[in-house]
Amino acid sequence: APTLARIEEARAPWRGHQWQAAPLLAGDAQPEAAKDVTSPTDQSVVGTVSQCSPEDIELALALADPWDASAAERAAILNKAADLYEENFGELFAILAREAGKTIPDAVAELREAVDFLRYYAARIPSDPPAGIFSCISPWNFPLAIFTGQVSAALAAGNAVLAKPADQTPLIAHRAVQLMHEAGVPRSAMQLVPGRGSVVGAAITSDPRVNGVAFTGSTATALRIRKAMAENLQPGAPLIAETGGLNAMIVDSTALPEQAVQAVIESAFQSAGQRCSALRCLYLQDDIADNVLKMLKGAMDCLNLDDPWHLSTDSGPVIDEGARAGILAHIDKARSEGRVLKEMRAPQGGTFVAPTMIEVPGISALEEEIFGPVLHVARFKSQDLDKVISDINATGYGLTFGLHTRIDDRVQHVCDRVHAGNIYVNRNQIGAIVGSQPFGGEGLSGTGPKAGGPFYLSRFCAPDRQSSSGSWEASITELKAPS
Ligand code: UN1
Repeated sequence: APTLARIEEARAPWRGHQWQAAPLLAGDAQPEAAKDVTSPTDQSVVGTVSQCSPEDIELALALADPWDASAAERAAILNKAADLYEENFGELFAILAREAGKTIPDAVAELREAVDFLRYYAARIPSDPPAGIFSCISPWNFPLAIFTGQVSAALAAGNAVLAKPADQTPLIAHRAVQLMHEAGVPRSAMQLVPGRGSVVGAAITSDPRVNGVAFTGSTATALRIRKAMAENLQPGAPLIAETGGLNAMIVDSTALPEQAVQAVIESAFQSAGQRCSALRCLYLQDDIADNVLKMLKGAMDCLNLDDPWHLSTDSGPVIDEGARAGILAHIDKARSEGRVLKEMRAPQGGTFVAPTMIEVPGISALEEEIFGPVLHVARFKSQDLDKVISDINATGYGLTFGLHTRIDDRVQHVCDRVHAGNIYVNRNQIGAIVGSQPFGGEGLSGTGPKAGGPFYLSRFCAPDRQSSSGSWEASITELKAPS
């Protein structure tokens, strides 16, 4: 990783730059009029985006052509794209900070993950034929890493990709696709189709020429896509969906408090809580709860909310005004019920939400995923541990889960029972690493197979070759606490 001084130097020229995003098609696009893309930090204009017209989508579908290159060529080009991402890190960090509100540590991790996806899939080019045309629909919270992860998997398998970036983050996607083209991915195999979900998203998930869809975003949208695919696409067309979570962590009275507190702060508040992996509901065993809560409040006071451009910033804004309004409505309701345990002040100007801690009787009190820096805390008694586990499973989600304990038998007992794709013991529960920690959920949290894991690429191949076995064992990542 580059040093902070190198990062500052490489990023500085891009401070006031304005980027332009537009459809990148295999033919001449005739997009809609450009509109501004603004920064969540201060509402300044970061650039413009021209979205696809219906004619552009038709053109993209007509010109999409599976990537006709040998496995070795595909691998070399994906690795070259990874090199170009690394060489252009200053510009990419600047776009991530200004368009998506990413702090420097977040941007470093995001670029690392994107590069890892490119190199991981390049090293595993499948020998099976591609599905054909693959639509990739990615979220704003990892606008480079998840965008690149979906697209590089579909390309590694030899598909023609139509990639729709999130409405809020077209600029980073546009730059990423330019770098892929520069690396040698043909335009007919890699087209960028920016636009609204209701127009572009709907079109590229319901056109019968499409052979598969990769989607990361809300569970509700995934269900809509599944319905559209069932009605319009061939029966075997795969949907690879990675969706929401109501992620819990259990901290028992044998846990190391300092370790647990650091893990909670990172899991709940890093990236302003805008990760599907983020901790939403913390269960504290009753005899240590007061002590841990006191430490958590102190740690929250140390969090620095500010412009993500600054090195000293721990957490930036949430993505936009709509997101902020939804999170604040949730906090207001908790406040009116006297359940807010800790609030802070948010900076003025951008769409900041201060980290907030709310008391709940248990996870079943959470009706939906609150996608922001809001931590819910419940207390439990030792004899109720199995009830806590069944309440966590009863949410129907199953993405990440955290456990802090120094009782080895309990690790086994809890991990055997909790339904979650990624289980983390005695550490934070965010930041899965491509290859060593394949990421994905079960139940309402996604279809599998896990991204960055050995079974992912087969789903991008022609349906009769896909293997469906073995993709669902939980990955357990344990960090042994010093005794
Ligand atoms: C998401 O937030 O949409 O492990 C998924 C992590 C990330 C989560 C990405 N891979 O924190």
